[in-house]
Amino acid sequence: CFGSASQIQRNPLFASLDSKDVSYFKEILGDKNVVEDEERLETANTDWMDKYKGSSKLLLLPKNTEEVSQILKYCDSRRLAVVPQGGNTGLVGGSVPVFDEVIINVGLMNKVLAFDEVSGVLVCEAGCILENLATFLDTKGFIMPLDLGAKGSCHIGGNVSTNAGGLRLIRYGSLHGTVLGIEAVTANGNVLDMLGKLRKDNTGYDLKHLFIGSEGSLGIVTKVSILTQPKLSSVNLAFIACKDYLSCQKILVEAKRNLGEILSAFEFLDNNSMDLVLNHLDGVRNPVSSSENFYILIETTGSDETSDREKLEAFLLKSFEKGLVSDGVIAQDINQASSFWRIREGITEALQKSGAFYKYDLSLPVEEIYNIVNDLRERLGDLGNVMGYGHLGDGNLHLNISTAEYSDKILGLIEPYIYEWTSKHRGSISAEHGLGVMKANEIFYSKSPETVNLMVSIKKMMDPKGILNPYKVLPHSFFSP
Ligand code: FAD
Ligand code: 2HG
Ligand code: ZN
Repeated sequence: CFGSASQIQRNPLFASLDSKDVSYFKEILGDKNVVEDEERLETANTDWMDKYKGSSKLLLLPKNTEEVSQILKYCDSRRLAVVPQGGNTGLVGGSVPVFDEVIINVGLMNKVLAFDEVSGVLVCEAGCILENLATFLDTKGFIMPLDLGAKGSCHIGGNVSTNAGGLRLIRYGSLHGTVLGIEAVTANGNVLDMLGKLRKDNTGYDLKHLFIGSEGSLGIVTKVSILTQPKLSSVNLAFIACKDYLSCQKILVEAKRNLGEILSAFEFLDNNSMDLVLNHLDGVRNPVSSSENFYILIETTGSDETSDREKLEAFLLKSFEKGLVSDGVIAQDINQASSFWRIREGITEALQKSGAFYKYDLSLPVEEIYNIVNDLRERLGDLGNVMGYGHLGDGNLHLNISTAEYSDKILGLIEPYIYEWTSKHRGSISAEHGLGVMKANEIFYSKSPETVNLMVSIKKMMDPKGILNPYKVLPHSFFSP
């Protein structure tokens, strides 16, 4: 395991898997959905970044909610720890075992169950891949309210469990607003049917929210009901270059005011991120003629092709005249738009190809966002290439440091510095990726002790034996014997 996660001790109260357990799982799931094959386990034990590695000996592939329920009921009675896994694209080591936890992947539960063309409400199983849902909706003239670079692999159940943000949050809001209902199975195998399809329902506590963003620590999400949006006819994307961060900030303020109802994405990257992508991804080129310090992608989505386009063009011209923009181009067709998005969405992949990297995901007041990048650059000097990019419109910075190799010295310079900096500015140390195993012990930088205590009480009440995704989300000291 990577960083502080390497110091965690296995909780001795958990049982170890034996042959009787495997036989039981084969009885309920059938032989082929109880995976002991070493190669498949190697993949399931390893996270997307290749930083976190477990040693699970078993991967279970349930086909329906009833099977998930039977698995959990059994694991709870035996005190066998489990890790719920979706597309395994998480970036905080939450989706892989820390030790020998049984991996439960709901990827076979991938059916669309219902779609209402009047309300736009989609009901599906948790193992549906986000991109497949988008493709299905496209045939109906709708779009998902979320979009992210991992769409080809991540599951909607994983998205809900991490409360994934992504590229459209500025327009459609977070999953706490768009997810209308879920079905989840708790540690003891109880099935909670909260699969509502209503936008308004104030009958008591809205418990689905406990599962949105709790990273598999309170239950396994098996079904999701989500509000989708009509696909509008005019989508425009501008790629612009700016000299300094203050200009980026001003453009954001102006874009909200002038493009308001059609603004659908506002993303930024700095020059170091751009260089990384140009150096590591094939077929990518800078859309603007000269290299600049910052780049912004502004997407608009509306229903009037002529006026939407004119609006965006007028906005860019005005920003140019005010000296906020030094260069810019509007995509002429869908292929060019994809090539612009490839730059922004490709940074994570380019980092992966560049060697060692340290990844942070911060919420900060927009005016502070780039100060931490500059401060860290000064602190690290030649030791690392510090990159800033992210969902500027949502106040979410992705701060990544690429280095020649992993070292305790570099980690010691980065942490807790970044967490303290963020806490001092009342930011969040996890804007959208979650805490996983990487930041479970750092939760106090963003949450008060009283709040964490209540979270621990909820966890202990819902999962008294602590079998669901142990060592993740909350400090493990609360759960070790
Ligand atoms: P996994 O990685 O498998 O699991 C993530 C967490 O959810 C784990 O804690 C796991 O235990 C839990 N979990 C998974 N499925 C279930 C379930 N059915 N029930 C209960 N718990 C479950 N994230 C963003 O927020 N915004 C982005 O823009 C974004 N872009 C990304 C781009 C790339 C290239 C990559 C690799 C990742 C990106 N991510 C982003 C992070 C990641 O893709 C998201 O967190 C995603 O929502 C995870 O979904 P998944 O199915 O892969 O879940
Ligand atoms: C994104 O917005 C993802 O591209 C990944 O959240 C961020 O790689 C990262 O740090
Ligand atoms: Zn992101």
